[in-house]
Parts: sequence; C-alpha cells; structure tokens
Amino acid sequence: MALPEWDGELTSVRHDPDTGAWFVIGVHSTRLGPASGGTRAMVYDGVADAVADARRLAGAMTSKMAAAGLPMGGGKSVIALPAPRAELDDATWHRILHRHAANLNLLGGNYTTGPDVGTSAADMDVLATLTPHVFGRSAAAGGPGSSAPMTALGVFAAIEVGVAEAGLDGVEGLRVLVQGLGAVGADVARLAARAGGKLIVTDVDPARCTAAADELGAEVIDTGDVLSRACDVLVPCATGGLLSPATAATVPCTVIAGAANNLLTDDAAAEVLRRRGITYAPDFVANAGGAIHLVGREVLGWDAAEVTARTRAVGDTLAGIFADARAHDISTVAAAGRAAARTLADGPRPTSTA
Ligand code: NAD
Ligand code: PPY
Repeated sequence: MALPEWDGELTSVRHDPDTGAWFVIGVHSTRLGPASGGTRAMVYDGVADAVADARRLAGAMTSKMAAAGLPMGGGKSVIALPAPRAELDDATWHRILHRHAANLNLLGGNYTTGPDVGTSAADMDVLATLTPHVFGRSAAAGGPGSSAPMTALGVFAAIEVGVAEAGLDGVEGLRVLVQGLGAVGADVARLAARAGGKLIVTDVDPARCTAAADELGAEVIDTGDVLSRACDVLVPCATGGLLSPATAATVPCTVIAGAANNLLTDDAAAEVLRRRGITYAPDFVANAGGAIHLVGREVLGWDAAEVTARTRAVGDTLAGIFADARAHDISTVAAAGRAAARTLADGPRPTSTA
C-alpha cells in the first residue's frame, strides 16, 4: 500500500487474519510527552481509510494536548472491524482487544490509549489486564471512569463563551441544536436545557431522541436536517467531517461548538465560517475536557475538583483564541493552531501535579 506523506512520527499497521480486524496506531507527536489518545473501533471502507483516520485523529490529539497545556503528545488507535461492533460475538471482540494490547505493548509506553467511539471504560478494564498503557478504566476497576461528563462540561463552557463572542446574551432562550445524543451529547443537552436553551435534537438512534424529548422537552428533527435547520447554536456531538467549505457556506446558525473530533473537513471550512461571521469553537479546544480528565487524574494526580476547574477553564482558553482571531482577522482554527504551535515550539515544561 502506498501511503501519502504525513507529518507524524510513526504509524503502526497490523492485520489479524483470525478476526479480519486491522489495527492502526498513529503516533503524531511525542514533543510534549508520551503520545496519547483513544481507540476508535468501527467499520471502515478499507485499510487506507483507517490509516488516514488514525493519522488525522492523532494530529488533532497533539493540538488538543498542547492547547490544554497537558504534558502529553498526540496519538490515536483505529481498529477497522470486520463487522459492526454490535454484530461481533464476545470471543471475537476479546481476541481483538488482546491483539490491540499486544500492539500497545510493542510501543512500550510511547503511546497510551483510552476510550473513543466504539470503545468504553469496560473495554479499557479488559485492556488494562493485558497492558499498562491504558487510561480510562471504570471506577469499579480503580480508574477515573468515563471522560464523557468532563467533555460535556468543557463543550458547554465553549458554548457559553461562543455565545458571548457572538454578542448574544446568554444561552437562555436560544435554539440549541445537538447532533448525536451519546455519552457526551446527551450531557451537553442537559446542561443547555438547564441554562434555559430551547433544545432541538437528532440521533440515528430514535430511542435517544425520545429520551431527550421526554426528559428535556426537546424537539426532534431528522438526522438529514442538521445542516438546514435554523438554530442559534449548533452542537455537533456525533462523528467528524460535518462541515466542508460547501456546508459551512450555508449552515444556518450563529455559533458552532461541539465534541466531535475533526468536525471540519479542512481549514478552508473555518475560513468560510469566519467570513460569514459564525463563531466557531475549534473542536480540539472545545472537547478537551475528556483529555483533561484522563491525563489529570491518571498522570498529574489531580482530584475531581481540580479536573472540573481545569475543564471550565476551556472557556478562558477559547476566549483568548476568539480575541486573537478577531484582532488578526484570521479564523479561530488558525488562531488556535498558532497557539498550539507556540506551545509545541517551546517544548516540554515542568508541570504542577497538585
Ligand atoms: P457516542 O458513541 O457515545 O455518541 C455518538 C452519538 O452520535 C450516538 O448516539 C450515535 O447514535 C450518534 N450518531 C452517529 N452518527 C450520527 C448522525 N449521522 N446523526 C446523528 N447522530 C449520530 O460518542 P461520544 O463519546 O458521545 O462522543 C461523541 C463525539 O465526541 C465523537 O466524535 C468523539 O470522538 C468526540 N469526543 C468524545 C470524547 C469523550 O470524552 N467521550 C472526548 C473528546 C471527543
Ligand atoms: C479524545 O479526547 O479525543 C480522546 O481520544 C480521549 C483520550 C484523551 C486522552 C488520552 C486518551 C484518550
């Protein structure tokens, strides 16, 4: 397979003939510390797609760690499954986790994994019996538990700062459209409803929509309407790639702040949003709460209160990025990127562990 050029440090690709799964680990950068980022398990169109996804997600983790001031590098694992996760029997899934753990061990701690789409704290518990290079075990197994609540808290802080940047007077009364009501999206919807937002929701799983309608009085829309339904705040919490230059040119909202990694297909989409006056909270800044939780609890020894305070500070980081973007007439992604680049250029710095 001919691989395109990449600015990362290492890509490991392995195949398991017994299950048909492919395992890709992208180590983008160890400049600030050992690389880290979750394991994404899903079906891909082919191994080239899996490699491209792992590399792009790993690059986003480098920016995320730098922007959040965490002493870690960026990496990501992708497991290209032979069939959707729900269709795999327990024996096959366990074999897959065993192969993944063996690959993690080969990297010897230069990369530590954690949960992502398609994997959970329960899967991290299994991996942790096979390798030490795992964050995000369940609380029952002695870990810090799910990162989703902190990710949601950080996204909500991003929404609040984005709303202020757009000149709106708080979340109360605003139409908040949440795409994806999984672990993060459902929590963000609750926080927005509590702040008085008028919830509009969508998910490919109708049961999740019904639950949000019952609990929060949310209006449910079709998944296909997410880019055409007018709202004040768009909160993408499903998968990436929602906004291309073409869709950014028409999306009818004022603020965009969500959890989905790699929400934009490319930086040109951010420039389109800037020219339209849409306030965009860069994904790798807005969704850093999960990384702050995992690295804070498992590397830096922070307690829950410290993790919460640092996650709320995502709002302060974003306010600085918005101000820089405004002052220099650049997109918020360009402003966040150059802040992360400065941190990376400075290199590792001593970190406080309390
Ligand atoms: P999840 O799998 O629990 O939830 C995703 C939800 O999106 C599911 O309910 C799914 O049915 C829905 N969905 C998928 N495709 C959709 C579509 N086309 N339209 C509408 N709904 C759709 O995942 P999560 O943990 O909530 O993470 C959400 C996003 O945030 C992911 O992109 C993830 O990479 C990112 N993220 C998560 C964390 C974390 O701590 N969990 C941290 C950083 C970033
Ligand atoms: C993410 O935040 O996108 C993740 O992949 C979760 C994560 C964060 C830090 C370490 C391991 C996993």
